[in-house]
Amino acid sequence: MIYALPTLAYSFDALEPAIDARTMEIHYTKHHQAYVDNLNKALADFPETAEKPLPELLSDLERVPEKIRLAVRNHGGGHVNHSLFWEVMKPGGGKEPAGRLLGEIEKNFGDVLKFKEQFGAAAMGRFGSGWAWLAADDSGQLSVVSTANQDTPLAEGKKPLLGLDVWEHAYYLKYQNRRKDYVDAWWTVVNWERVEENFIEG
Ligand code: MN3
Repeated sequence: MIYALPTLAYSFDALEPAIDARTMEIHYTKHHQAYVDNLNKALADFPETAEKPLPELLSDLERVPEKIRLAVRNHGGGHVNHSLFWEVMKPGGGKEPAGRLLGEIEKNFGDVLKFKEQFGAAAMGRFGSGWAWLAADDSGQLSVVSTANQDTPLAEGKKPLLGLDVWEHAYYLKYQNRRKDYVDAWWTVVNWERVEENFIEG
């Protein structure tokens, strides 16, 4: 398996003003591309590992050959995390969760506002680089999770439904140190339909 950048469903400037075009372009063409390239490089001499689906490798890193374990964790994680990130955003997104997903959010968090507060706290509380997530376990129970660097909820046996990149490269050009402004603005571009699909597909 040779990995490649996924096609973006929108242009670099489509998420303005929440995410500026320059940040999108660098994030996608440089940062994400580097994860893809480094992942391919790591897997090149390990064809048996390369055959396995990436989520499977990230769910059970102990089974990845030690020589490339860290590279798969960082660059493989970077690839799946960013691939999800682009998909859970869309221009003119930012409506509210609906349908089954709304019901589950209310069941697990009380209401959408309380969920957003908890998610925002995870995004703000991640020291240094990492992600905030809405994730589901095997039984469909939702939780807010935060991971460091490019670690993924898959490593804890949870499926990521919605993810927010809080590495400085995701927001620094526009927001500098104001991570909270970035997090608050990001809700306006969340593609809730896709998040619900991620949940229903289990
Ligand atoms: Mn990133």
